[in-house]
Amino acid sequence: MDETPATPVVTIGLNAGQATFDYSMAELTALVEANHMTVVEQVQQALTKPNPGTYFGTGKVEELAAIVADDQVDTVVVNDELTPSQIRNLENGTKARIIDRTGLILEIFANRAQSREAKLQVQLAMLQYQLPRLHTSASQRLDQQGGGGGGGLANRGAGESQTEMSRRTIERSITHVNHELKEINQAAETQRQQRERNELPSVALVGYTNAGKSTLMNALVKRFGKNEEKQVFVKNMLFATLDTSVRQLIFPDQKKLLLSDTVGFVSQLPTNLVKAFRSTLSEAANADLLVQVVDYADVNRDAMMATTEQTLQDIGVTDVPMITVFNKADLTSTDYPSRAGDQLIISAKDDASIDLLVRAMKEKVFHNYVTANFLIPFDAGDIVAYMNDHCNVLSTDYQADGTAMRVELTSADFNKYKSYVVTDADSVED
Ligand SMILES: Nc1nc2c(ncn2[C@@H]2O[C@H](COP(=O)(O)OP(=O)(O)OP(=O)(O)O)[C@@H](O)[C@H]2O)c(=O)[nH]1
Ligand SMILES: [Mg+2]
Repeated sequence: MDETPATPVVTIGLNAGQATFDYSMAELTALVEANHMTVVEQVQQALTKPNPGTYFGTGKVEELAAIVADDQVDTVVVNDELTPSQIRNLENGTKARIIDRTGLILEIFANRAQSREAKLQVQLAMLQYQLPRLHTSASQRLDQQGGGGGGGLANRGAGESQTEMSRRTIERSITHVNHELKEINQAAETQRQQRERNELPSVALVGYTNAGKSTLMNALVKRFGKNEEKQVFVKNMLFATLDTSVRQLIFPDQKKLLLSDTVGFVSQLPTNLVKAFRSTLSEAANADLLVQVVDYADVNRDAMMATTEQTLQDIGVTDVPMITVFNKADLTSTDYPSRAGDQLIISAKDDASIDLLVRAMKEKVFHNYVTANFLIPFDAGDIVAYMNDHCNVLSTDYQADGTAMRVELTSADFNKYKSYVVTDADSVED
């Protein structure tokens, strides 16, 4: 579908001496490429504080205008979020379309969104982004945003008649989208509560985009998925995943957990987008364990981890236990799989790595399991069946007065059946 040549652009960043400047410019290039554009020239300005009117200094804007003319590009991508008037002034000064970092990320999300929920969430974030940008030459801005590059807005139904879309119309659309999202969210919330009632522990894969979360999910599902559960979409591109998928894993000892895979992070993820994706991300907030997946082969992995931890904080995920998985070790010269405490070095493409990860996850989420001896009377055969189906039965012995079973089970199940306990084998925790 992408036979059209990538749109050439110039990128520009304000270097205020921050340690992460080079990384954020490299990340901007990746974002540009993810939006079917290509960087022909990178410009930076060393400036401690942005110019309130044009963001960059006057001389720099002139230089940028010359570069735009020389390179024959008509789009400039700026590494930060700009105010509406800065965008306007830069457009006047350079005669190019200006996309700021937020606008760029929104366009990528708009192009990737597949499900109804993801589409609505992106639409909401876009409408909120447009609202303050309306007060001057509204029709012009909307036309421009809908136009070039990844074609984010124009064909995404953010509004069909964009030229006459007024603040009122946008506000009405926001209300409408919010309403629809609420309905979807209610259904999702009911589902989540239902799952919670099943009392299965939940594990959420989180991390920087393209780290390998979905690949790990697929590897785990392939080995331990219930009834060959569906694989999720994997691709070497930013933001391949925009929806949360939940899959049940069943291990040979009958222990079960719910694994979720969700949208990846990038630095300076637009606030509106994070807010709009709050429900998608709620799976992580409600998890019993987070598995932070890191691309171990990426030189910027430390910055990526900092980004992930910052984003988790921003969405209010602070108290969930976490293990860190340094993935893609097969692309490095490090020995793998290996584990030191809550840190693992693995490759999603290696069976021994998956075993090690499963062991670590199980240790973390099944700590409330207990082992006990039961004597189940013959007229309570349903309990024996339940234990065979749901618990880890270590031994079964048919005796004169009933079925004697040694079983490893959750403390919830233990409490349910504790009247049948004969000798307390292992002392019950908690
Ligand atoms: N060599 C190697 N490649 C891997 C490994 N894990 C994932 N990949 C590749 O990395 C790319 C991204 O993988 P995904 O699983 O889509 O990454 P993700 O974290 O889900 O990315 P988003 O959904 O965009 O956030 C794909 O091309 C994978 O095949 C690994 O352990 N080794
Ligand atoms: Mg993914």
